[in-house]
Amino acid sequence: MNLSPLQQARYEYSPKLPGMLRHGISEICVSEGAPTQSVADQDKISALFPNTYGKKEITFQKGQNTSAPKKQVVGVILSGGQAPGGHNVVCGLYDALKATSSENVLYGFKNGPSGLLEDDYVVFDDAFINAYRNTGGFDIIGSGRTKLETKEQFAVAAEVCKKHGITAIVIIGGDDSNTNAAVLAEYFAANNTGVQVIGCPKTIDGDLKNEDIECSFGFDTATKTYSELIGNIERDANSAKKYWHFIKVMGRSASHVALECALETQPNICLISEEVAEKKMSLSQIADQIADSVAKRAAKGMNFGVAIIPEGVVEFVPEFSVLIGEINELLAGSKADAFNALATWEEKYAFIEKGLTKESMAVFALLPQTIQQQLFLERDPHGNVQVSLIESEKLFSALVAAKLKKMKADGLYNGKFSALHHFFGYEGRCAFPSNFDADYCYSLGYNAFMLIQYGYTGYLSKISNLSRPADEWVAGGMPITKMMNMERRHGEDKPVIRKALVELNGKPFQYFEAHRATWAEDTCYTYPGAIQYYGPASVCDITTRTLALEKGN
Ligand code: FBP
Repeated sequence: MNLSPLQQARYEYSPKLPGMLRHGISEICVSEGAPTQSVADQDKISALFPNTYGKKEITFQKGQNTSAPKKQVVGVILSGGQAPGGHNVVCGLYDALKATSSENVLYGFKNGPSGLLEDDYVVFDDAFINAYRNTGGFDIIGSGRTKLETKEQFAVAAEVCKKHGITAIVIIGGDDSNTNAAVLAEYFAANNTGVQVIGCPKTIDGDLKNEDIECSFGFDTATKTYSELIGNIERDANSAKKYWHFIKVMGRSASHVALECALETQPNICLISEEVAEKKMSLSQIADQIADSVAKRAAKGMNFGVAIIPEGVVEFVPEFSVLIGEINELLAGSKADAFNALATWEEKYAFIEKGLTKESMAVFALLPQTIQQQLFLERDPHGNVQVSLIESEKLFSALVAAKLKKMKADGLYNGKFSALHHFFGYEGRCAFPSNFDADYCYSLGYNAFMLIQYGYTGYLSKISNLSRPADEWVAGGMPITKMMNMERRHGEDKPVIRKALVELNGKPFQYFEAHRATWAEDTCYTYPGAIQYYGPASVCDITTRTLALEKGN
């Protein structure tokens, strides 16, 4: 195999474990804390999880290992979108499992949860694992978005586990996957299968966090990668002085990625979807805000700038959500065929005009024609508009261009506006994990095995105190049910892990809010540069600004 020098060097990197996990397996003991309760809807959640609800928070510490000796056969699954560090979760799990007993076995189910249902797996050994240490990607076993949620699937999973003598399943995933891990744990416990389930918090979106989980893995590396690129673009903008760059960044719904990139690079504009929703901002108001920055900078002779747009923003614009709802209704069932049979865009436009309310038609009319057409082309399997595919970076630059044209006619603006568009998402999901993610992920995997060894099920592997150096990190576990509440999903009340959106009264947003007016008018760009893997800890081991601000250091 051809290896890049960095890949070769990263194989040799020894991830840092929390101090309490460094003593060797025989010297890790468990300390149980208080019983837990779900964050809300305690009666309903406890009734749905009679076997796994209310369990105690646990922490590991130095002391005699008192876990019962038992051969462990563990299956691991990567679920959902890639996030840097996933390989290290598997490596940490493998190392702890083998350090406990060479008889222990680790299965990797391929291509996500479907691998468990289809009994499609690999069995790891040293040579296999060593080729993936500290590398990005999920290619070690692949990932997938099949949801493990029905009783029928659970029964198949139980059969597969029985066939291989599997004692525990580790699910590495986001809020939905870990919700399903909790439901699977409950099913296994209720049916006395003897199979434990442990989750690990993954997603570059950063929206699986709460008072127990300080951040999901992958967020650190992905945001550092995007911030490097945004910083480079800022420097280019400031050199050429002729373009406004509209940069969409991933984050299916929450704006944590956009906010972190803004804190790292100090762009002229960064939209925060949660604020758009809170203030019920219209598309026109958002465009005004950006046009205002363009005009103020132009008045100072700066016809360039950078605007960060979170991927999910349009869904948070109330009038846009209503429009999407009406379009879904307009094309429901066989009505789509009538629409598709129309030959020209003019005929289609007339059909749309007839079907939408006056208010939604006014919003629709504001959109550039390419976006209007996108709304009718890109449909999901249920026939709904796929909002995530809307090129919002192009939408906002077109709206701003229209505003500026009017401002020019009114004598309020006399600059030049030339826009370029970017979308950063896939570029960051498989980067070599930063030292932080390499260390954090390895610790999550190692710790997941300790939870298995001590007999816990329905727990999320928890590493905390993350804004401090790794030797001060705290390892333990939290019942997943503690993070759950009831939410309406597809017309039904369901127990789910609460998704963490950006808090407008949280310190990261408040810092941004306090500085953004200056950033909008002046050029205050900061250039984070590429992730550094070797060198002083002050450069190589720094975590995100979000975590630092949240933790007050
Ligand atoms: P997860 O929540 O599954 O970790 O995935 C996050 C994400 O990267 C989002 O930021 C993005 O909207 C989505 O996945 C893209 O999904 P896909 O990989 O299926 O295109």
